[in-house]
Amino acid sequence: MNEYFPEVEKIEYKGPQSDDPLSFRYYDPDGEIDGKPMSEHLRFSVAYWHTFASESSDPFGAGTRERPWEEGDTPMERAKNRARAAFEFMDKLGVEYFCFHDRDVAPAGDSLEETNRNLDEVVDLIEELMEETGIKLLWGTANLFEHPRYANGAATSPNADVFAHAAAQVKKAMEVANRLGACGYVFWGGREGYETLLNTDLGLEMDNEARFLEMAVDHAEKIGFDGQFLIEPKPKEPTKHQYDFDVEHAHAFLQKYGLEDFFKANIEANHATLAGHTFQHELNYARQNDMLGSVDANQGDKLLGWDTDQFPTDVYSTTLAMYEILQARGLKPGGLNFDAKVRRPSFKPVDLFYGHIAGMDAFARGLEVAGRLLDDGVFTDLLADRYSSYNSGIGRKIVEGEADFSELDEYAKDRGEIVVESGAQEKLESILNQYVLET
Ligand code: XLS
Ligand code: NI
Ligand code: NI
Repeated sequence: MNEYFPEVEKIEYKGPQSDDPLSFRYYDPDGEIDGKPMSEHLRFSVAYWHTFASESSDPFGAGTRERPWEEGDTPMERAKNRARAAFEFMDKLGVEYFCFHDRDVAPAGDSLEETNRNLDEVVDLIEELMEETGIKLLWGTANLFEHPRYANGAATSPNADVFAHAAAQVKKAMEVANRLGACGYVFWGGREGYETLLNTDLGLEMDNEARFLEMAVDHAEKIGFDGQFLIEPKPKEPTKHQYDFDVEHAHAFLQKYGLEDFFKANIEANHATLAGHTFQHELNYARQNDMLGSVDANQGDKLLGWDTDQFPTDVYSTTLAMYEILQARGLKPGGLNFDAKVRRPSFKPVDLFYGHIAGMDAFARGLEVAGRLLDDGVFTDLLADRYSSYNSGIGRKIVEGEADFSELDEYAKDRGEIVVESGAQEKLESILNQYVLET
């Protein structure tokens, strides 16, 4: 069997002083944090589309990537070699999970039947490779955005035949996910959104999106799929206005249609920032509302207004992300999926290792710092203290729903001038620096 990454051996943890770029400096899979190995906290996953299917083309130019695995005379042969390369890569990297869209792993055929047959044939091989390596499927999903039939959306297309085709595609993708024992199944809105309201019935489209998700829930029950359903919010791109804007929107949407018990959020860092939030904001909102399901680990660029999907290297962001994730008691059955791509000029196969190593080390370090912040109760004690006026007296009555405006009016009159505390943000940011920079 061909080796596609002959210059790379199994990536080992060598510690912060290591000068080997093909080693981990912070990610020690067995290193314990809070009584649990790092690998269990982090549950890293490789995204098949960015790492193996993409050729790094952009609107201005052709693909640049060297992809020795794209060899073979037919699209099916190439798809199988891609799968072999993927498992060699993941095994060497020491990542335990991966994610894919149906079309990342197998080419479409001339009919739905042929497309499904292609998928089954490659999935046979993927199943074998999963058994050989012990690598598991974090989540599956369907590509409902690439084919021209989805130009106006899939579940939110104005054309019912497109809705039906999308349903058939998701049915198959769910069955494949179920067969491979996926921990979850993701619905990212693809082209579910609009360009102009002049041609869009927003109300009907959103109702249809909900109908589509209801059918998915019913089908999961029918086939016995018990993985977690996930909605991945994104405010824009490819459409001007995507329907699943952010976690708060998705939460309200699910509640409106009575679907909130069946879905959690798959939160992507770059989508959070596109929505004008921090990554931490989305994770915090999800955690507080029992919506934290899984994470697409990447980062955007502060100077660019689109989904650049870069490997996450900002340790402040990974620290604050892990700070939320630890407080949510982990992501399981979700994980940290690197929905990230190497830059177009990083075209060597080995660059895929550098990207993942950088992201894994940044999250490992973030985990370690977040663990210390929580152990020392740095911000948690402060938070408890800051809101302590709600633990007794009039505050307690307010939170227990026992106060009304008249009583509060009486209370306020007798109270005199109120002493308000400083928020001391700068002090806290300085403490955060101290924790992040401490070695
Ligand atoms: C695109 C999304 C996509 C989903 C899976 O912006 O992040 O990659 O994660 O369909
Ligand atoms: Ni994503
Ligand atoms: Ni993205």
